[in-house]
Amino acid sequence: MSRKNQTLGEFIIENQSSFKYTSGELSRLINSIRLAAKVVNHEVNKAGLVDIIGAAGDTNIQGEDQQKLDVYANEKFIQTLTNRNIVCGIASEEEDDFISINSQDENNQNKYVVLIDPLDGSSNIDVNVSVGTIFSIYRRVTPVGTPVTLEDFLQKGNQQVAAGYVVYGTSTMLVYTTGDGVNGFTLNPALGTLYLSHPYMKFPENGNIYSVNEGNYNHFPQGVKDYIKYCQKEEGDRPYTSRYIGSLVSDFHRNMIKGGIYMYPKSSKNSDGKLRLLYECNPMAFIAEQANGKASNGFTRILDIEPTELHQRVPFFCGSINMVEKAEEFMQNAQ
Ligand code: P6P
Repeated sequence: MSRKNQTLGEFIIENQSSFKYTSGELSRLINSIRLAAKVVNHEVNKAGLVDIIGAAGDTNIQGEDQQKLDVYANEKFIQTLTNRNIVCGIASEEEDDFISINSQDENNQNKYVVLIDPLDGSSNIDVNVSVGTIFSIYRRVTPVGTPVTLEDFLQKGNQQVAAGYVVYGTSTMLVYTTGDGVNGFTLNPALGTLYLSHPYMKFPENGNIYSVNEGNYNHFPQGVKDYIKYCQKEEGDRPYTSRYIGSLVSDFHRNMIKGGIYMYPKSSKNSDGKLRLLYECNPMAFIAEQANGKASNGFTRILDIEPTELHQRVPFFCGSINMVEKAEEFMQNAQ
């Protein structure tokens, strides 16, 4: 149930009963993500004015230079989720290992774990191009009241109870699902309130935008090369338009509204692609499917992939269902 211009808080309360695990805990969790997103948004919006732009001088487990906003966003989300004592564990792109929350407190009856990419697309920060936050929420699988284990995080994407992203763009939006469709909320910066602006978002079945880093073309599998040439061919509704921002959240968000496909394939440079399964591909795939889109690794549904490592990478094809299935057809024919 949704009403235009409803606030996120009103929406959560009104829809809480429709969530099968309704206990208010997930509502409080979404609310804490809302708070952290507003705090990060405040810094992102003034990054050019304060000494928060640029490299933090460290590298993360991915071997990537940590930008200062990466570190700031990571700290804010972890701090907010910890202080509100809502989750029992957190995994982050910026943390080598998962974080166990209040594991010494046997009264910690919290049931949820959160996996997060606190600031996706951070290479865009210094050039004032939009970036995002991605989050994924599961119920723990080990006994409540005990310290979380890696097993609580290595769950298939089809076990997610909620997933979402924040896009810090020309406006700041929180887009999320709890398995009952996808809803987008836009921040009114004057009030600091998020309002329902995009109820029940859906991927158009077809689109004419393809998003991929074509600089890697020569390193792509043949099926991807064939699909890219298909997109560029003068035939029917083609050639398609190429749009690639270098920020998954922004490319995904545009493609969900206009129709399109985002691809980060494997290549001779990245044997499993670049994107991480647990806190990038799984949450975006959950949102995509809830919006009548599709997400696969070119052959297998992302949400059915059995995770083996916290920071594992997978090839990623996601967006309008007919476009993803055409790309899969080229991948399978080139086998
Ligand atoms: P490349 C950002 O680092 C990210 O994870 C995605 O947001 C983005 O789509 C992709 O990597 C960009 O990677 O190799 O094309 O610069």
